[in-house]
Amino acid sequence: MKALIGVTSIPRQVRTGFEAVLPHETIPEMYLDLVSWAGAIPVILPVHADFEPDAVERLDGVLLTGGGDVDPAAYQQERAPATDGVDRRRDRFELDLARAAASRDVPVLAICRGMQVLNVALGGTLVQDISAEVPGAAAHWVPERWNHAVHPVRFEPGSLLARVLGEEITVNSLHHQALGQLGDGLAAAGWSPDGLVEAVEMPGRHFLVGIQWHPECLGSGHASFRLFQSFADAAREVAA
Ligand SMILES: [Mn+2]
Repeated sequence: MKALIGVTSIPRQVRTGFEAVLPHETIPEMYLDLVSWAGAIPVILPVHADFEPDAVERLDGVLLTGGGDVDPAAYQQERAPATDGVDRRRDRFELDLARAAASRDVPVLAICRGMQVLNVALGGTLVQDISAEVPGAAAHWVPERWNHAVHPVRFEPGSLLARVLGEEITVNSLHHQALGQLGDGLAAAGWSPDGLVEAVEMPGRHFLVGIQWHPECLGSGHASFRLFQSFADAAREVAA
């Protein structure tokens, strides 16, 4: 049987056919395509729904998607001027979801904001703005090259990420925040040349992986599609 993978939605204001602007739960089809191409069935998880931790066990995997910044209050920091796009309702849903999935060993793939949510959910912190807080860091907010590889990521030998992706790949970069202190149980598994953590995993879990880049923008031809395949394989094992 194919695995069911929950994909968290992105709340937005959308103009309807009758010209009213109303809140919608949206999801770029690219995420759904990669889940489907990897052999699993994506189901969209609306983030404004009431959350029940045990319901996570009815999913075989959880994909935490990209988006705006996590409220710094969630990691006990004052909000820096560059912190943008905070949605506390989405934060609450995804932080609860990440904790529930991690504690039950439901496979998780966490992308960009998703990795930051995962880290905060497990007690970690974030760098609120790379250019303000990390002198000498490379450009990591490169939206004009959203579907191109712009910097390398080197993986920790022996890590799950290295087993799936090899020693090094080049990735796109659409983030202005980064991981600070790592959350409980997370291990850094990939770095950009300037030393920022671009990938984490939790040893001892089926598949609990966070990555800072956006594989869904790079399509099935990019190396990181293999990560979706490993994720779907792990979810299928849970489903069986
Ligand atoms: Mn980057």
